Amino acid sequence: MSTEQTPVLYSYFRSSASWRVRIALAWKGIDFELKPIDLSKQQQKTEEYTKIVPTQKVPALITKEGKTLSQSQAILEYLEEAYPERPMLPKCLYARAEVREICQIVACDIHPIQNLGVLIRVAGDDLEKRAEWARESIELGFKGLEARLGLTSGIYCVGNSITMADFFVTAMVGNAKRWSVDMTAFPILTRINNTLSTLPEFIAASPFHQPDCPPDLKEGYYESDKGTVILSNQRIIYLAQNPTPEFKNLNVPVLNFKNWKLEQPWFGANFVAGVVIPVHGGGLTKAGNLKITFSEGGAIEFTNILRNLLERIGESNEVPREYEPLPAYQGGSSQPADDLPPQYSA
Ligand SMILES: N[C@@H](CCC(=O)N[C@@H](CS)C(=O)NCC(=O)O)C(=O)O
Repeated sequence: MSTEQTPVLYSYFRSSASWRVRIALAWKGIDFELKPIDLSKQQQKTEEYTKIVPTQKVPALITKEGKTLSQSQAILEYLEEAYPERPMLPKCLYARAEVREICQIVACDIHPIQNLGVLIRVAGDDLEKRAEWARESIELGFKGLEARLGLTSGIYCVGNSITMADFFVTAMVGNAKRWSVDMTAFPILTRINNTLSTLPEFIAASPFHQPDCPPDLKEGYYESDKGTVILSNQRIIYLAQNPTPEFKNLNVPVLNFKNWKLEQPWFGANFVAGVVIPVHGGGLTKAGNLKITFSEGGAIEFTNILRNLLERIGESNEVPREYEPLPAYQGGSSQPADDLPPQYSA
């Protein structure tokens, strides 16, 4: 009998060190429980958290073996060894060292000097001075990083495969944007970040898609209290019963619903959650996390059909012939047409 437990990640939505680990967990496809630690409320300093992480920082991971780890790079190295699928380090010895070098440029030379603790010591409550310090520190660090990437990068930080260096860079560019760093001075960093930010694992890990992100900061956050989900041969369609100006309906190809999983909580309705990549005219303007709660049942049937559909599309890379033709999408209508495929209240 397995004694493995679901890993737990202590994280703060805005913490860039937590962000690196969130990308790694998504990259490896590891199911985990997220426990938010609100740094704005100093929750990292509580007695309870200090017992778990004496350094009073996020992130920390309770592993599947029940061991506690802190320090994002140590966590990533552990994940790489414990979950070898989808490697985050290249095979070549020298390239592996280059990846770690870039991680450390970010984690040791750039990130710590713009961290909140430092900002408070340097600038106290003067928010303008804090922003100036953070911006200048990142700009200085990015000059060297950009030059180094000029020697190591291909599509990504080191060559043409995604590595853990890309996780560190993504989170650092996120901080740079927050502090209004002029990214036009760093074309390689910008290009790599733009490429990465469209990938589902990176979207899932973004601060603005985290459960502890305040709703007014959330990107790609759409809410509907009740509606109908329709799974057609090619699309997931959601028709809101009470459309709002922000959200009327959703219409995305099934292949654009990524990293999804079925959750069956002890209490409350089953739900399916994942990352949705929007398409033109599909009702969403930004990528985001989609959670469909099946208030009147149907979640298991929905996921079985979705899984079969994806397998068949994956095998042939096209929609199976017998599934054709696709019913026309009735955009804007909250009443599903009779001839549409399975519908679920959600
Ligand atoms: N080197 C550490 C950095 C951890 C760190 O600085 N975490 C910040 C958030 S990004 C934190 O918890 N700050 C709280 C504090 O300084 O009180 C790592 O890579 O995990």
